[in-house]
Amino acid sequence: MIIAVVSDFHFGYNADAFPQAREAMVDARSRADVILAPGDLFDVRVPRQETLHEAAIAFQDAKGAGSGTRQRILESDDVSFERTDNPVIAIYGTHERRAKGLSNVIEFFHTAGLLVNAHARKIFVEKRVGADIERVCVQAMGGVPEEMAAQALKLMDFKPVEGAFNVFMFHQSVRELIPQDESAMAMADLPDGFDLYINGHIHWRQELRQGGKHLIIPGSTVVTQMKLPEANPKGYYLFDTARKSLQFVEITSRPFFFRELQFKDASAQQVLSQAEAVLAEIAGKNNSQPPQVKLKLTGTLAKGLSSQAVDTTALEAKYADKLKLALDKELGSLELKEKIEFLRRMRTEKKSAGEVAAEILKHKLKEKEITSEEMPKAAVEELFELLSEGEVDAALERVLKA
Ligand SMILES: [Mn+2]
Repeated sequence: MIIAVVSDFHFGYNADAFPQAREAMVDARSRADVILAPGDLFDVRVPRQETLHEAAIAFQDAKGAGSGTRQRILESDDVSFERTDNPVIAIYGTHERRAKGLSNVIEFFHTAGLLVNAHARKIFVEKRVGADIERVCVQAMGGVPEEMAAQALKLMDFKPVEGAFNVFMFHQSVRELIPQDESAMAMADLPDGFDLYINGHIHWRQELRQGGKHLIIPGSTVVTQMKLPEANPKGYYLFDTARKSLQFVEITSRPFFFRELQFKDASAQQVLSQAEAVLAEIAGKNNSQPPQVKLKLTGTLAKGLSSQAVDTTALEAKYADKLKLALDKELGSLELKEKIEFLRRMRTEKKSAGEVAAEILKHKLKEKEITSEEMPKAAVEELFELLSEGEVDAALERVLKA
């Protein structure tokens, strides 16, 4: 059987998310017997109705992969049902996860019949080949907070089944791939004995073989993190269970360029003219559509110059039609830089002030080698009180002083 793995659509993130995810799924539908989607299909926990509608169109168009293939969905050991329209088999990631008792968007699409939510279910994908039936069994765990992943996997006690090609799907950071994420689970924490492990979460494609486990991550179908590795082509994976071969299929996506310029004691004019040269070079390429550009300006300015002296307004206006430009000026004072970063992340990651502040606080404490247990309880409570009252600025002051 041919398994397609398409991930991290981030529906609702921007105008590229829907067409790029749809293209990936529709293309996969024509080449594969089943489509698996390991999480972060939506960008926020409670998407707008326009986003839900677009997603419904894409999931509807993605149905019907693999002719003569059917899905048998085991709700429990004795409750199962069958589907012959072969919808995408998905899980929720970190972006869709909600507290217990609240409705989850992936389960909503499962109930509506547009997806199969594989979390804590067993899905058999069966295909008749001559007199035989080929069988793929998909088991999965939806995204959990990183520090809980290893424990959750242990508790759920996943086991491969006999007579099938066994796939395990999840949505977590993996320590071997993201070493700086110390709370991440390791390859050894994954349940043993599956033929293929499929992960989302990381936005650029990866393949890893370790301890007898074969892990593949297709990356996102849209650029959301504006980091250097996201400049790699976007697409999805096809895995052939008979040949054990893996192929990456590129999709049409908005080009993305990441550039960083470093300055030392520069004048405003030097910064602006070098920035302009970079933008002119990118705009001069034969781009299929206006590229997304992340331009980082870092380093120091000549004495007495503040970052406000570097006025990029005219430059941004000049390239507004040709480029989707995100300019990062990190030439200012440290505290201001952190404030801007905080606001940017609140906006782009659609996180609440509380979530971002909690992350920064954790980071700051770690820098000072203080564990959160050692942090005076009163200080933490005061911080959350401020945040709950919407006093973001006051809370930020506290976090930056911590
Ligand atoms: Mn993601």
